[in-house]
Amino acid sequence: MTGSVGSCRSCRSSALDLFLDLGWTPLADRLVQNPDAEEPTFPLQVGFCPDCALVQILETVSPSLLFEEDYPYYSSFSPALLEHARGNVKELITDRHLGPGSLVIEPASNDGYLLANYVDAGVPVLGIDPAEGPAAAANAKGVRTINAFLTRDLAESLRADGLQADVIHANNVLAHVADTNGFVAALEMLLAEDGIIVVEVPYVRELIEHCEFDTIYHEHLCYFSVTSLSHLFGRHGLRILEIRELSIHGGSLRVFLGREGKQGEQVRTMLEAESTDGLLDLGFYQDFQGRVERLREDLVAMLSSLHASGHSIAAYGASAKGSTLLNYTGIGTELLDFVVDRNTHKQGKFMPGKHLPIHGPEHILEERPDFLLLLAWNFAEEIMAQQQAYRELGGRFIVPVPSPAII
Ligand code: DWN
Repeated sequence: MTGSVGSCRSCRSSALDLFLDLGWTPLADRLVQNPDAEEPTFPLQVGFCPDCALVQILETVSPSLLFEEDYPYYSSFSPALLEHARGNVKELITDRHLGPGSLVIEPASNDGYLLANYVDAGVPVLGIDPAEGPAAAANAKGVRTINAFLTRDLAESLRADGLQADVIHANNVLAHVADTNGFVAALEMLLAEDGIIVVEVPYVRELIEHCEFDTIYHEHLCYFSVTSLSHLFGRHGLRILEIRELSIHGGSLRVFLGREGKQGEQVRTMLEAESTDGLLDLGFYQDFQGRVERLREDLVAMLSSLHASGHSIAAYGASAKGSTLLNYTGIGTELLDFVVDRNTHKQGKFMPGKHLPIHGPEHILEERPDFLLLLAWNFAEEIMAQQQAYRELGGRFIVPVPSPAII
């Protein structure tokens, strides 16, 4: 299923307002094995729904093309993400009194990075993930995982087998599904009567306010506000009970949902603030294209000047956001020598579009570039701490968003 949506992915309104066009780009996570091979590109345009406030891309790329074979993203390569998941699980085991008689289900469970914490605590789990590699890695570490997309049909089949989850985690997946309503309906079907769903999504307010345009790519179909989440979940009998703002992935929301229950004050406060601050109106998004274009000009100017002065520059993090940034700005091998990444599944391949070669982090001290463009800026603290030796040798990092800065 590939093609342009004619209506809102959540409420089906036909009044989508286009406010950002990043051009035609290759698929951010389809790393290149053969740099001479032809790469498909797709339009990357973003619209706003005035009826439910959902920000969304207008193109839907086939999920099997995005996530099935060779999907290179393994969550366990990010220690910060592992710690983030560990804390989340620990709190839920305590708060929800989970034990051997409970069941935790996670769609998009990747390599079992989160569910493994429940397995260690003796709580039964079921992971569901369409990516063959990560699903196999999860099963290999003892995290029971079905290699599939979570659909209404799969939910009905699991429910018919008697599966009802006390906790459902849905981290960084709600934005990724082509059938947004079908996915939420599947979550509701799998939830036990008094169960809770914990959803994590990047917060569109952070994206706009901090110019995080590089987090826009074809895997991410939707960019949520509390308001748009409330419309979407309410349509399926789910209530937002609590919300937490997190720093992970450039600013995310952790949303706690149930069939009923008291809605926390924080939810009402955030809904009111979104209305007051304009997130429900096109005006909040209309200057974003101009801001992104200025960031592109400033970043290209900074790298070009450094390069013209004889400085060598490489990049850190073969991330999906890095693909968007490089392809939108046009920055390639004329300015950057290589990219490094800890994920061994990415090493030896090339970045989509610009075909920058991807090496392991050890390549930094082997080549000692003067600067490293931080394409995984959302893990800046952790990465810079790891690269202390490089920094002690005078190496400097360039953080591209919210505006290019040398640190
Ligand atoms: O939604 C998604 C987000 C959550 O993660 C997925 N669709 C795809 C992915 O997007 P991304 O690739 O932009 O995310 P990351 O997690 O910011 O990518 C970080 C990259 O940096 C990974 O390839 C791992 C790598 N890394 C590293 O090399 N050394 C990460 C850390 C923390 C490190 O120390």
